[in-house]
Amino acid sequence: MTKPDVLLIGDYPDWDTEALAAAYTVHRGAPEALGADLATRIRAVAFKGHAPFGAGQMDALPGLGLIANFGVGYDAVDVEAATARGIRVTNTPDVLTDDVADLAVGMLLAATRHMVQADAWVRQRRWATEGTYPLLRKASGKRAGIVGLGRIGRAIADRLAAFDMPISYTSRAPKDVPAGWTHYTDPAEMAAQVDYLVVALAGGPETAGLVTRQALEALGPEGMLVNISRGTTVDEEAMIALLQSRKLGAAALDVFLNEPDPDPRLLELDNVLLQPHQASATVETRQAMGQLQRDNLAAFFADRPLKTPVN
Ligand code: 8YV
Repeated sequence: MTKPDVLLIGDYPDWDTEALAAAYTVHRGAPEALGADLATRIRAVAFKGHAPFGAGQMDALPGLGLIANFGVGYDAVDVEAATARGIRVTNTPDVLTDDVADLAVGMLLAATRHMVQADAWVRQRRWATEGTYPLLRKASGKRAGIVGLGRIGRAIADRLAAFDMPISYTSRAPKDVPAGWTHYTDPAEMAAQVDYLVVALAGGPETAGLVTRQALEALGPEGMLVNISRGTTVDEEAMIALLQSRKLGAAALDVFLNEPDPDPRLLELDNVLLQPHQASATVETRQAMGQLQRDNLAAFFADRPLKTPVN
């Protein structure tokens, strides 16, 4: 039996490319550059990365029925355009929740306790020559505000609750949460009441700029922003200006507007902790994400219900 033709978009490790090639005839290249013959045969795209995939790409693949996104966030894919063309979209939720929440908490603690700077203090022998590192502020017991209490936001909140942090969260409507958690609809209103603002929103136009200048100002000189969602969710220009002037105390960032080359002004700031969009980047989780992407492809080609549909 001939294997179905699948277009791979993005960088995959060998374990994914080998598993995909075992089940499908895999192709590479921009949809518009495949040539009419091949373009017509492609029925599914295994999509990875953050480069936009919109109507133009979809129309270049007239036989396309599925875009299987590698990642929980599918903001790079124009889902509305896909739905209008009868193209299904899937993502990879749940399997990465622990890792993303772990990194958010790790970043929060590392930035609060200056773990990167203190590591340099030891390496540069400043401990030996100048003495102990300056005293910092405590993390446990501080007030945490989670912007977006989806699966990942909830996992972050549960972890921070174990640090005795009172939990606030934003969502359109109150959620089923432990007693004592405080619900807000407006991130800026919540920001005025917390020490840590942790952004766990989905990306896309609906959440663009939801963390406004006003919210960052309300968080204030003692406050810290943690972002593991998408760069688009925060007013990055305002964030940089406020960090520069110390009107915002600190930021711990895994995501940026310009990836993989964030705004150079961020690289100059000592009140910022930077990570290379790596919240889901463990071997276990990336293997599970690849497996879920392939499970969705297999379901599609077998005409079974998709495992994790988006539309
Ligand atoms: C990406 C992510 O999938 O899941 C998401 O939404 O942002 C990441 O896990 C990863 O960077 C591969 O593109």
